[in-house]
Amino acid sequence: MLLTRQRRRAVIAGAVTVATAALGIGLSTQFASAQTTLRGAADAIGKDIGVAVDANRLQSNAQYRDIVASEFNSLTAENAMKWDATEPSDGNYTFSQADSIVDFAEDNNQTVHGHTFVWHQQTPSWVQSLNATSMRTAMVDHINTVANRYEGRVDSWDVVNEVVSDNNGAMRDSFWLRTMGEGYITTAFQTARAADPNADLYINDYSIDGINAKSDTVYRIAQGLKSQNILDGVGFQAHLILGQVPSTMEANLQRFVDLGLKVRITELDIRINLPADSAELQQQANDYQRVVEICAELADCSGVTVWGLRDADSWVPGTFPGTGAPLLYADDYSKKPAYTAVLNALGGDGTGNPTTTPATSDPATTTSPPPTGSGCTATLSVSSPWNTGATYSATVKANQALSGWKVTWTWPGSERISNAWSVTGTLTGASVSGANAPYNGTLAAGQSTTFGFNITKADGSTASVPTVTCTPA
Ligand code: G2I
Repeated sequence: MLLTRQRRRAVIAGAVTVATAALGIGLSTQFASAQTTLRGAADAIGKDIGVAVDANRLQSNAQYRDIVASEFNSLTAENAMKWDATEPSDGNYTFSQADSIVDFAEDNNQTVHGHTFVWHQQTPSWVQSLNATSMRTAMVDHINTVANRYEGRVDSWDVVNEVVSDNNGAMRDSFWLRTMGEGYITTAFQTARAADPNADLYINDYSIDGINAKSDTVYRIAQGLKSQNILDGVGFQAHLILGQVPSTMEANLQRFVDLGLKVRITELDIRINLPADSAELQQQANDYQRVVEICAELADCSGVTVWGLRDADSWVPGTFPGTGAPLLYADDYSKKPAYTAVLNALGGDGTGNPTTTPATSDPATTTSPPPTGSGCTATLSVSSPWNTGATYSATVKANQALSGWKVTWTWPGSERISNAWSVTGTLTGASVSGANAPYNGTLAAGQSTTFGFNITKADGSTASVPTVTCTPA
């Protein structure tokens, strides 16, 4: 399974990288292909498009099974790999449902994102009442047993799930924290790393999709785990509300990528107040498109998983009464507008035509001219323009050893930075004066670093690419 996945990514993603580098513009705009399934389109750009599945439905419903096999290249067990399903009593492991999902994935050449080892929910009460020493032993045994069973068959794991609270970024007051202290997170990751050194290890949470106090805490935890080389990625659940894709989502994911981590949208759904009308279904499609585009355009975003196949399968109506219809398929298995939007965002639409709003700037001019300067040089490029805004990426190259850098430029028109990542300074006016972030100022001669930002601009105007002056600081 690992080999299959790596081969797919290496061959196809390589081709895409070369072509986009030549054009200097975003993937999803330029790589519309004749792909007519989510799976075909995601394969073509080297991404996972995943779905959370239920083992019983996979076994009992042929229509469900066929769509899961044909439209998705990655599976997550919605419940079957959680602790209450795999080890309901101490040392008694029950893997039949989890096995059936992994078998299905293997039969259909799909990757598996494992969910989850350590969570405060769906963990049996026998675990919750242990003392610190016994709880640690139970955790280590559980992770070892489950990770070893699926070694080589599960590609990545949500090692810990939802460890941060909704209270201003404080750690979640769970039985794990109360009994074992904050070290329980490190123990979980160390154990998982040793048990399956080839699996990618993720920390996963909800309401961390934008930049906020909770995602700031996850950022700090991720920094610590990454420095010990026991973390590979961050999972953003993205249980979203209609019309509320966070404006800082791309910048947020980028800051984790800048730590050297992968990112992944792990549980995407977008809920609507019921009944959903056609305008709301279209808004939902736009929201889905935006989220999937953010992942498609980030090389280190491993993929997007939707949290269930049909609206009728979703957890949402049970938890948020009066809301629902959050997924890509209606109850009768028909495709919703959101399905087409996701297909478009992945670059496929069956017509071979570009599928996103065409760039308002001329692609030939979306990278700034070769810069001048001695100590460092910096270039901007537009990675994703839309009518009233754009995302830019910037590269700073050191021509000598640097302990800091400054970049300045002036916007010729209405462009103004709305949010930025991996750069500090006075950024929001017509004259931009930026400096390195604390972690990307020290560069050896010849070394490069990146930063990025979003702008707003007058509706329909061009996202221009000014020349940047770079000076050592
Ligand atoms: O709550 C939504 C998700 C938030 N992030 C972590 C995910 O693991 C979580 O998934 C949901 C599942 O979608 C639900 O299906 O987790 C719930 C449990 O907190 C799952 O619900 C449970 C029901 O509460 C149980 O009554 C039921 O026995 O599913 C169980 C298995 O069907």
